[in-house]
Amino acid sequence: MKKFMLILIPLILTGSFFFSGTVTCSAAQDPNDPYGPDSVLFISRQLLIPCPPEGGQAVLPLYFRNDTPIIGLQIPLSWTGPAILDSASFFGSRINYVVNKQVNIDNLNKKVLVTAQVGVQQSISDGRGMLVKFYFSTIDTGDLIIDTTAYSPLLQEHLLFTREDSITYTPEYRRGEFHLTCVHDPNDPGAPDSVSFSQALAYYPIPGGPFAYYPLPSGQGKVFAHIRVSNSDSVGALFIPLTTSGPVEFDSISFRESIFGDSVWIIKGDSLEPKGLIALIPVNDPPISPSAGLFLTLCFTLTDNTGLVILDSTFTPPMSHLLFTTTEPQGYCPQFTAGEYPVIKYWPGDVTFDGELVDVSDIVYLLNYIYKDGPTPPHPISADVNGPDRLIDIEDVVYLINYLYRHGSNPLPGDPW
Ligand SMILES: [Ca+2]
Ligand SMILES: [Ca+2]
Ligand SMILES: [Ca+2]
Ligand SMILES: [Ca+2]
Repeated sequence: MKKFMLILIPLILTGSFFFSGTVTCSAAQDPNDPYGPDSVLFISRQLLIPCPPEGGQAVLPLYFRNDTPIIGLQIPLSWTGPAILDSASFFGSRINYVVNKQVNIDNLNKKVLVTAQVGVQQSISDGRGMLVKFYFSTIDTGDLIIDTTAYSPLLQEHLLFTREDSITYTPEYRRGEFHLTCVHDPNDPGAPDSVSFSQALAYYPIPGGPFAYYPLPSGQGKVFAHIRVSNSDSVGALFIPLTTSGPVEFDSISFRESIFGDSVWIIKGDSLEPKGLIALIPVNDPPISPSAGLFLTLCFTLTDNTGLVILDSTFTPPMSHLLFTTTEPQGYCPQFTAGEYPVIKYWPGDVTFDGELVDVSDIVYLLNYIYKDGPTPPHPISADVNGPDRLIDIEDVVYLINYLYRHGSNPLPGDPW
C-alpha cells in the first residue's frame, strides 16, 4: 500500500557569512598606494561537495578593500584544482553600479580576469566588501587554490587599482585556499548519496533589434533548476524539502528526461507562495533502485533581470529534514549542495556573449564552432535562435543571416534547459 504524507514547512530564509582566521601573505606595500595597504582577498574555507563522481557547485566570493577612492581595478587570477569556472556575478557587489565592468573566463588556461572602470560614473568610494562571486563546478574532492598572476611580465596580467589621479598601484593579495571535501553519513549504505543542482545559471533574454537597450527589462526570463540525485543502494523514499529565495515565481515541475520517468509519487505542500517553500516526497513502490541522474526540474519565471536565485534545504528535523530512507527503513542524510543561480541578461543571437547586438562576429563564431571545431559558445542559450530546438546548427546560422541582412525576424530566446 502506498503511503501519503503531506508536509507543510514554514519559509526559512537562511544566510550565513563566515569569516575564518587566515594569514595574509603580503609583499611590501606599493609606494603609490596611499595610507595603509589596500587588498584583494578570498576567505579560505572548507567546502562540502557531493562525493565523486557526482559533481557539485562551489560559490566563492572575492572581497576587496581600499582606503581611498579608486576609479578602476584589474584583477587577474588563475586557479588550480578540480573545478571549472561557470560564471561570475556582481549581484551584491560594491561595484554593482559600475557599468563598465567585465569578467573574462578562460577555462582552458584556468585564468579569469576581472576589470572595472568607472569612466564618468562616481568613483568607488573607500570601504571594504564583496567584489564578485565566482561560480565553480566541482568535479572531484581536493584543493582549489586561486592565486593571482600579478607577477607575470604581461601588463594585462598585473593586479592593479587606479587612483582618482589615474596613477595605478598593486594592492596586497591573499590567495584563496578551498578544501573540497565530501562527508558520508554512517547510516548511508555503500557510496555516499547526494542531492545537487546541475545547472548554475538563470537566463533573462532581452529581445534583439534596434531598441534592444530600451526599455529594460523586457522579455520573460526563466530558471530551470535541475535537481540531481544519486543513491548507491535501493531507497524507500526521498524527502527533499527546499526553500527558494530571489527574483522568482514558482511555475511548474517537469519530469522531462528524469531517470525515474514519471513513475514516482510526488507529494508536496499544497501552496507555493512566491519566495515560498517547495517540499517534494517521491515514493516508489517497490523501492527506488540504485540510480544517479536528473530527478526532476523545477521551473520558475524570473521577476527581475538581475539578482540571485537560491535553492536551499530547510534541514530542520524531523518534519522538514532532508532525508533518504533505506528499505529497512532507516533514515540518513544525503550530501546536499545548495543551488545558486545568478541571473544573467543576454541578447538572443549574441553568440560571442560580448553584450553587443548581433553582428557579423556572432555569425563567424557560430560557423567556426559548427564547421571548424571552434570553441563552444560561452552560453549556448544565446546561440539557439531559431525557436528553441536545443540544437546549435546551420539553421541558427541561416536565421541570423536572415535577421542581419534580409530583414528577417528577431532572434528568439533559447531554452534554458
Ligand atoms: Ca591604501
Ligand atoms: Ca549510499
Ligand atoms: Ca556579439
Ligand atoms: Ca537551433
